[in-house]
Amino acid sequence: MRDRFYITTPIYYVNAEPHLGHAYSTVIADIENRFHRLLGDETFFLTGTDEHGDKILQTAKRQGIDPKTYVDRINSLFRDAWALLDIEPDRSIRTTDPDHIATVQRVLQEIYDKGDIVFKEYEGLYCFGCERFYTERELVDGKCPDHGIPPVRLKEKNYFFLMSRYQDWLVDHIKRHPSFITPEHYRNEVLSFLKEPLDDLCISRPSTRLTWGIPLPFDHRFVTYVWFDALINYLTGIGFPDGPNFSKFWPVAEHVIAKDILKPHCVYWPTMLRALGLEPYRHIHVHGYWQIQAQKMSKSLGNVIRPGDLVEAFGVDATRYCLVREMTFGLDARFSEESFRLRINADLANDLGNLVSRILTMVYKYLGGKVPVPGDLDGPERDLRKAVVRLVPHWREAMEAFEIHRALQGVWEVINMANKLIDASAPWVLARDPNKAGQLRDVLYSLLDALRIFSILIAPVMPTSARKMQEALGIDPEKGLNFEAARHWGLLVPGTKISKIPPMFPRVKV
Ligand code: ME8
Repeated sequence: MRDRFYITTPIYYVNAEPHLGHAYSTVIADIENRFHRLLGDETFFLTGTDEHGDKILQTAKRQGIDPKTYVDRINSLFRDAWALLDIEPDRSIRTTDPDHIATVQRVLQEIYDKGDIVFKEYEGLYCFGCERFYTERELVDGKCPDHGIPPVRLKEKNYFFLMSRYQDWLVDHIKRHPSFITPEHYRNEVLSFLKEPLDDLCISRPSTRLTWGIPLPFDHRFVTYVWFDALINYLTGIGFPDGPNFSKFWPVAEHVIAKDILKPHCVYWPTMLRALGLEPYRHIHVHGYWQIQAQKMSKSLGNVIRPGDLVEAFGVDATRYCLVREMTFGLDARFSEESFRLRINADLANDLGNLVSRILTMVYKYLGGKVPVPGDLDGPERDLRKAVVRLVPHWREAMEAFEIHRALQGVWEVINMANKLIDASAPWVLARDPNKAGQLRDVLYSLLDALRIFSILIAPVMPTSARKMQEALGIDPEKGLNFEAARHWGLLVPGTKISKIPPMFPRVKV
C-alpha cells in the first residue's frame, strides 16, 4: 500500500491581504506535499481562509460592504497569491463553506452531549484583536502580547469547553511522542505551559454582539467563538466523519503553523480531538516569524511584503527557494530584499545555473549534443558519483524532518563539487587529446547524471526549473521526476539528445 501524507496550513484571517509570512507557511506545506508526491505517496494538502469573527465584520463595516462580499474579495486574493507561487492545494477551505458549518455544528453537539461544554458566567480580560480572553499572567506589561494594547474587562455568560479534563492526557501524550511538536523548543514551551492548570476555553459569543459566526446547534442565541470554528477546518477539509478521505488521511495528519498560534494548536486542538474521541494529529511543525527590522511582519504593524511583488521581481522558483533557504525552520528570520538578491545570484545564477549551462554547452561542443556512453567511471568523477549517491538519503531524511534549508544545503554542497570537478578535470583540455576521449566521456556522463539527480532533489522547491532541467536532458519529467529515479545512479541513456536552454536564473541587480 502507498504511504499517505496529509498536510495543512493555518487558515488565514481575511482581514488583510496575504503577505510573506502566510506565503512561507503555505510554500513549506506545498514543498512537503510535492516531496511526498515525489516519494509516490498518496497526499492531501489543505489550506484556506478563516472568515468569521468580530475582526472580519469590523473590517467589512469600515469598508462599507457586507461581510460576505468582503470575505469573497479577500479569499480570492489568497487564491491568486497561491497560484502565483505555484502552490497546489487539494482544497482551499473557507469557514463559510456549508460543509464546514455543518461539521462545526456536529462537533459542538457531540462534545456538548458528552458534557464537556458548559454554560456559565465569566468575567475576564478580552482582546478584540485576538478575539479571546487573556489571563493576567499571559499579558506582557498588562498588554496583549500580539497587539500591544491592554485588553478590555468583559463580563458575560458563555459556553465553555472543559479543556482541563484532558490536561493530564495531553501532557502524557506529548511526553510519549517526542516528535508530536517540533522543533523541540516549541514542545518544551507547550510542556512548560501545561505545568499550570488549564482554564476552561470560552467557545461562544452572544449573537447580540456577533452575528458573523456559526450558531451553536443547542442554543441559537450564541455563535461559536473563533478557535472552535477555525480548528475544525482540518476535519472538514477531508470529509469528517464519513468521507473516504477522512479515514485515509486523518491518521497521517501534519500541521504547519507559526509560533503565534502554538497554544490553540497544541493545547486546544488536541484536547478538542480527545473530547471527540479522535486520535490527535501526528505531527505539528512550528516555525518562527519573518521580521522586518526586528519586528514581526504583520498586517497590524503594516510592514508587510507582498508575495506577488517578489514573484514579479525574481520569478516564482527563485522566490520559493529564497523563502525556504533564508529561514531556518523554527527560528525567526529578518527579511531583506538584498539577501534574497545575493542568494539568487550566488546559489541560483552562479552555482546551479552556471553548472547547467556549462555542462550542456560542453556536451554540445565536444560530444555532438548527445549523452555519451560511459566507461568504468573510475577517474576523478568517481568522488562526485559517490557524493551524489550519499546525498540522496540525507536529503530525504532532512525533507522528512521539515528541514528544507538543510536538505538544500546538502544539495548545494554537491552542486559545488560538480562545479569543481569541471575546473579540475578541464574537459576543454581533454577534448584536444584523442587519447583522453574516454575520460572526457566519463566526466561529462557523470556531470549529466548528477544534473539529472539534482533536478529531482530541487523539484519540490523549484518545480518549473526541475522540469526544464529534465527536458534539457531529454527526459520526460512525468517519468523522470520521482524519488526512485534519484536513488539510482546512471539512468541517463547514452545517445539521448540533450537540448541547450536559456540561462535558468538570470542574475539580479544587487
Ligand atoms: O491566526 N512570519 O490567522 P492569521 C511567519 N486564522 N509566518 C507568519 C507571519 C510572520 N511574520 N505572519 C503570519 C490565524 N504568518 C488564524 C489561524 S488556523 C485553524 C486559524 C503565518 O491570518 C503563520 O502561518 O493571523 C501564522 O501562524 C499564520 O500566518 C497566522 O495567520
